[in-house]
Order: sequence, then C-alpha cells, then structure tokens
Amino acid sequence: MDKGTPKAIRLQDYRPPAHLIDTVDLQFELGEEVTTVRSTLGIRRNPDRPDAAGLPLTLDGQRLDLVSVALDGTPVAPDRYTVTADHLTVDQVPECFSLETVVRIKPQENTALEGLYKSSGNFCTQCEAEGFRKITYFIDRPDVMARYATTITAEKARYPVLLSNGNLVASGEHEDGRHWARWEDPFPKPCYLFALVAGNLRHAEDHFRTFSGREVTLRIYVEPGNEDKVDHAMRSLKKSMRWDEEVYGLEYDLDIFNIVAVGDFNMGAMENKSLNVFNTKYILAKPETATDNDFLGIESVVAHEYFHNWTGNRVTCRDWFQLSLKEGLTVFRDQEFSSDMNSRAVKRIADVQGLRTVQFQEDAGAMAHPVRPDSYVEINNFYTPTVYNKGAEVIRMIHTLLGPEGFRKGMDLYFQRHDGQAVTCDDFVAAMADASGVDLSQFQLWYRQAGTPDLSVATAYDEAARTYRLTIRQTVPPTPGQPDKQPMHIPVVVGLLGPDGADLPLRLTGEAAPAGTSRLLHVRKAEEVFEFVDVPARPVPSILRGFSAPVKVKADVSDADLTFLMANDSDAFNRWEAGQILGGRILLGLVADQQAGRLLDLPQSYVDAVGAVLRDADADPAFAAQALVLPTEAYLGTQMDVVDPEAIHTVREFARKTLAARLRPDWLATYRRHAGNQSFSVEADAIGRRALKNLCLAYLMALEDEEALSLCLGQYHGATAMTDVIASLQFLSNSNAPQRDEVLAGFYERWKGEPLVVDKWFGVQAMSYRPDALERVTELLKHPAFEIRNPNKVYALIGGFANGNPVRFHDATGSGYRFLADQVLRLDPMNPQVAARMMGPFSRLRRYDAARQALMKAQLERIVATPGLSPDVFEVASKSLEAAG
Ligand code: B3K
Ligand code: ZN
Repeated sequence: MDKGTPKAIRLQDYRPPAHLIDTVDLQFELGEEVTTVRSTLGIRRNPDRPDAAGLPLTLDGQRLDLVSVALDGTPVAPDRYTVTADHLTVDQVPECFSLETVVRIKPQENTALEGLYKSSGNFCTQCEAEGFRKITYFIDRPDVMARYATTITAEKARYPVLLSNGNLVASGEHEDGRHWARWEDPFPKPCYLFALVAGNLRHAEDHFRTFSGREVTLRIYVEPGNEDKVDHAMRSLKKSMRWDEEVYGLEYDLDIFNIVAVGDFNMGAMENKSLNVFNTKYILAKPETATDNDFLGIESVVAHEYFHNWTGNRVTCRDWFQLSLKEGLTVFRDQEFSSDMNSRAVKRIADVQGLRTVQFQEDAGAMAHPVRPDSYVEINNFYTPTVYNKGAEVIRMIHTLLGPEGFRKGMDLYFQRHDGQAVTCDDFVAAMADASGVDLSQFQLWYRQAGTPDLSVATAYDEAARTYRLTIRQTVPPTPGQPDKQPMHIPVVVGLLGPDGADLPLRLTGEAAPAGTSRLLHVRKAEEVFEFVDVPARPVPSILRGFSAPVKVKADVSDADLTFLMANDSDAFNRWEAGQILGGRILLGLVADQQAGRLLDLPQSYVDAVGAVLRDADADPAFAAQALVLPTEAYLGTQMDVVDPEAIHTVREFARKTLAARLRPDWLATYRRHAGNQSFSVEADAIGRRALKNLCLAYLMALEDEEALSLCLGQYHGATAMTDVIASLQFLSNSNAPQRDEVLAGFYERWKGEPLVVDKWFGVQAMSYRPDALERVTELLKHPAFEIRNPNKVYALIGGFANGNPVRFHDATGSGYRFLADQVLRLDPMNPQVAARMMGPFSRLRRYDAARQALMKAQLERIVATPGLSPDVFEVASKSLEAAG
C-alpha cells in the first residue's frame, strides 16, 4: 500500500454523525472534458451529539478538484478549511448554516464505475456504498438523510435524456444547444441512493394503478436498438408492484418509476430512489438472445430493486455493518416473489444450491464473516453471499419461527416504527419479537456468529415402547476472529414417513394429541432430544424440511431410507435433498476409491434410483431436471476435508457417463418427448420442460456417440430459443466433436452484435473442462470482443474460468493461479471492486492440499507486494494470507 496499511472500521466504534444535512441542492454541468458540480447543503449540528459544539465540519470527498467553498453565501477564507485526499474540513461552523461547494470531476476517466461515470457515451452514477464522495463533498454515511433537488445541464444533441431521483419539476433550453432539467425528490434519503443519468436513450412506457388508485408512470430506458428487449422486465416490474401490495400492503410512493439499463456496471443493479440503474444483463431479454435463467434472473432482480423501495429506501441502514438489514430482507422478499410466480420447490432448490456452493464456501474461508460483520477494511468487499443469501436465510428462519401472520405483523410494526429512519438489524429483530411475542434473544446469534453450524442427528426406534427418538447435536466451527461459538437457536422442521410412504401424525412426549405431520423443533442447546410417541413402526425421518436452517446435516439415515425418501417424501425439497445426499455419499465414496487407485464402480441400486426418478420425470419436469443433476463439483468439495478437484471431476464424469450408458434409452426417450416444437413461453412449466430436455441431452453427450452428437448438432442448428442453443453449444464446447471449432466460430459471427450473448460465448469456453481451457481463455483475452473495462466480460471469461471450472483452475502446476493473479493485478488499477471480486478462490486456499496451498500463497504474496494496491484487493489478499498461516 502506498498510503500504509488501510485501517479496519469497527462496528463498536459507531457514533452518530456530528452534523446532519437536511437539504441538498445539486447543479451538474456535464461536459466532455470536465463536469462541474455545485452543491448547496443545509447543515445543522446533530442534537444527539451535544459534544459536537465546537467540532469542525468534516465532509468526505475523493478525487474532487475543489473550486470554491462558501458558508451562508460568503466565501470561506483558505485558512479556515483543509483539504486532504479524503476530506474537506471547515473550522468554526455555526449551529445551523448552508455550505456551498463547487468541484470539478472527470467522469469520462472513471473506470472504477463508482461515482459519476460514462457507459457507452452516457453519464450514469453508482453511489452505494461510498461513491457519492467521488461526486461532491458530503457526509457520506447512510444515517445522514436529506431532501434532494438536482439540476442537470448538458448538450441536448448528445444527452437528450436527463434523469435524477423524484419528480421532474422544471426543464428548459439554453441558446447554445444545452438543455436542463430539475428533479426534486420529496423523500429524505441517504446519499447512496442518489442517481443521475444523462444520455441518448430510448424508453418503453407503461402504467400501474396502485391500490389507493394512484397512477404511476413506469419507464425503462435503454440504448437505441434494445427497445425490443424490455417487455419481460416491464411485466416483472408490474408483477412486483402488485405482489408487494398484496403480500405486504406496501404501495409505491411516487408518480414515476424509472429504470435505466447500462452496459458497464459492477453489480446486477441499484435501487436508487425512483431511478433504478441496472446492468443490461438484468433488463434485456427476448427468447432468441436470453436463456430461461436470464428471464428468471431479470424477474427476480427487477423485483429485488423494486422491493428495496420499502426495505432499504424508506427504512434504511444506520451504518454499513447493518447491510443485511436491507439486503437479507430484500433477498428473502424477492425469493418469495419468484416462488409465487414460478415453482416454489424448484426455486427453493436453486436457492439452496447457490447458498451451499457459494456461501458455505465463503463461511469456510478466510473472508468468513457474520451476517452483520463487526469490522471491514473496504465495505464493497462485504456485498457477499453471507450478507445477502445467508442473511435471507436468517429472515426465512424468523418467518418460520413466527409463522406467516406473525411475520406480517412484525413487518407492519417495523414500518410503523421506522419509516423514514436509518436503523439496525437489532431494530428489525425487536419489531419481529414485539409484534409476535416470540423470544428471539438467542436467535440473534445468527447475526453475530460466522460459520456454518453442523448438525448431527441420531435416530432410535423403540418397537416395544412405540417411541422414536431424534438426538440432535450442534456445533459451530471456528472462523477467523471467532474461535469459540455459542449454541444457536436452530429451527429444524421434521416429518416422519410410515412404511407406506405417507406422513405420520406427530406427537411429542407430553403432548395430548398429534399436531400436524411436519413439526418445527427448536434446537437451542448443544444437544437436544425429541421423542415422538405412538409411532406404530420404524419410520423414515425427513429432516430439515424445506431447508429450514442454513446448516450442514449429518444423519444416520441409510441409503435405502434415502431412496425411500426420494420416492415418497411429501416435502419436495427433501425429496430432492435425499437424492443429493445419496448421490453425494456415493460420489465421495468413489473419490476415496479414485484416490486409492481402486477401480470405479457405480452401485446398480443408485442407477435404479436415478432411473426411477427419470421414468417419473413427466409428472414434474422442472423438479426432475433438478433431481437428476448430480451434486456439483463445488458442492462435493465442501463435503471433503481436503478438496481434490481432479478426483472430484474424474469421479463425477465417470458417474455421469455410467448413468448415461446404463439409462440411455430413458434419456433418449425423455429427450425426444420434450424436444418437439412447442411455442416459446417463460411459464414455469415450459422452462421445466426445456431444462429436462437439455439435461437429457447433457447425459447423452457425456457418451459423445454418433447419435448424441447428431441430436446435439441438430438442436444447435435448429433451435430458436437461446436456452436450447446455449445448452447444445456448451455440450459441444466440452466435447471433442470435429465440428466444435466451427460451431463456436459460427456462434460468434452470428451474435457479435449482442454483447450479452457474446458474454455467454466467453463463459461457455471459460468453463469448458477440456484440458486446453486455460490456453483458450488466454487467447480470448486478446479477442476483439473482450473488454477488460467491462465487468460483464470479466465475470464471464475470467470469473467463468476461476469459479466455474474448478478442475482446470486448480491445475496442479499452478498455471490457473498465476493467470488469476495476473488478471487481478491488471484489473486493480482500473476497477478495484471487480478485481477484489475475482479473488474468491484464493480466499479458500486452506481447503486444498499443501502443494496447491503453497502455489496460491505464492500468488497472494506477489499480489500484496505490489505497490499501489487498492484497499479492496489488499483486504482480501492479506486476510487470505493470514488464514493460510
Ligand atoms: N444495493 C446494490 C448493491 C450495491 C453494491 C455496492 N458495491 C444492489 C442490490 O443489492 O440491490
Ligand atoms: Zn439489494
């Protein structure tokens, strides 16, 4: 680091701000060389900080060229203020005053995509978390909430559209070809929700009538040429607005809601008040260019950002440690919305798979942190699966503990108490507890303790006494900075299946009568025993139904019982889960065989169990498509003490080929049944059929025989929906088919005008498990379509290889590690956020063998020794090295 080691910020050091800002008047002069920002702030001393009298005013500001400072209309003498790289400090300020600053910035040189920057020639902003300080001097923290008025002036020909938060209150033209627009946002907001867009954009318009009868204008702005790809996003927006009214009684609060899609964006999207800015990936879609997953992703991200209007904007975070207050809650809300719009079981399975592969890995690595972290160096490093997805699981557990009505009461109370405020996770939990009367005191450990709890379940049936006993033990593993953990309050939903496969009525010792067939058990102590009475025969236990807590379970359930659950469990999630546990057990057994040099053999009983699911697939194709996927390589890795990427890959491919060969007629028949020409729709059923069909093709292509190849090529050339095209392209890209190179080249020629489709092309090649993958990725870095400044390209090619191709990335020579470190160092000076996000695999080095650890460590040492490193990359690299010991 050039400025010394960056300092950690700690939750325990939180203090309310010394000054508050009530009003903000911004005037932007957007220019090609220089943009001028004039800001007038209405400031007063914070009454909650009586000690602040006499303290100077400290404003945050970075990379700003300060032109002037005036206090209550009078220029401030130079000896009364100080400017450093990060702050503007003004001495001897009165209790209440206005401060006017003028700064110059250069958005066209901003490659970090934080603050005000340009994308495809258009101006746009990204302020969360701390980007506003790169636009103007301000108290850049979320507990400073102000009313904003924004005037934008720019050349009309280049920037016909001028947008900001709130309502357009005036606009006009100058004689020199410039025009202006003034926007006012009536709702006080933290500066991270500020947004500005100026550019040459087209829009689609629609309307929504809220339940109180207000007519809201909805607009989605895109670059010219993309107008034909916004229908799905618009439909998703209207559905989200209706859903939030119906489920939570929450209504939209302004007369206009704008979305702008930009091609260069660090994340998925941003919930700026009434002016959401989106990555094009989460707006643009038509069947020819977008896959089913893209369509589902758009629906959920549009909903997520819309839902933030209440959970995030109306009630916001006191400080960035509370990020999960808005993110965990809003992810939970978008998950529930998607479940209501599509298949609930399939959505739950997909979410749990994501949690287990990505979040569980994070929890086991150097960057492990609680849902509410207690310290950070760079807040941008904490927009993590833990804060978002484990955070959503924490909310889901509260929902389980309170029940749907109790949860709704809690939400109502939360808004009643905190509308317009910046609050903490404790405030949220208090509203939930107070509204429902449920004691959540021990539960709050979920916000404070990092690491994935381990549950072990032992079962015992007493035939004579007709009792069935579950003994559940919990341990929470140590994580960096948290060596010792306390037992958590874990909601474990269970059912018991009788010999006929039906759920048994459940009565616990001491209860007068059975209560339901799915029971919530509260595990609070390190060990708990639950005894069910009146159990007529040895039951098969269905444990953690619906994945009722984000934990790892080890239960003494036999393979035969798992096969029984796969066929009979009334809980769809656990029907899928049983298959995953069984598949995982078998594959991990084979990994041990492979490591010991023993011959691999897949048990016929397992082939039969998979065959049974396959033959029943038409009953619920979407579910079957999930149930027939073998546990992923990443997931298998999380189940091992020392991850062996090569053995895992070899074994999983062996199992895929064996299942493909032994069940070939069934894969083929199922493929054929679903491959017929149906008209395209994104209804859950149609998506499910395509998923099942493509899964069958994946198995058939594992064999790479003539017939499979011809089916695959036939689908590639004949399909119109991108889902089908890209699936066949992926199988071909993994194959040794002679047509492979020609097909890949042809795909690029066909789609080179569509950047989002080109990203898929990069991704497919980056994730190819052919031995030449890294060579190909290295070549593609030089491809004319690859653009290192565009995050989507980086995520597709570099991220696709580092995260989506474990066997090639973890190549024993260390070539993958060297490659990744090179790219991180190349990215860091341009875009630290993206560079740091690429470091994930290094933060998990402890999970690998000594040789790989040493190779990764060497790359990390090279990274930290690089002068001028960003705090973003420095934090991940140094924490990873620390954990490596
Ligand atoms: N709140 C934004 C994420 C901002 C990330 C800043 N590094 C998107 C979202 O979660 O909705
Ligand atoms: Zn969010």
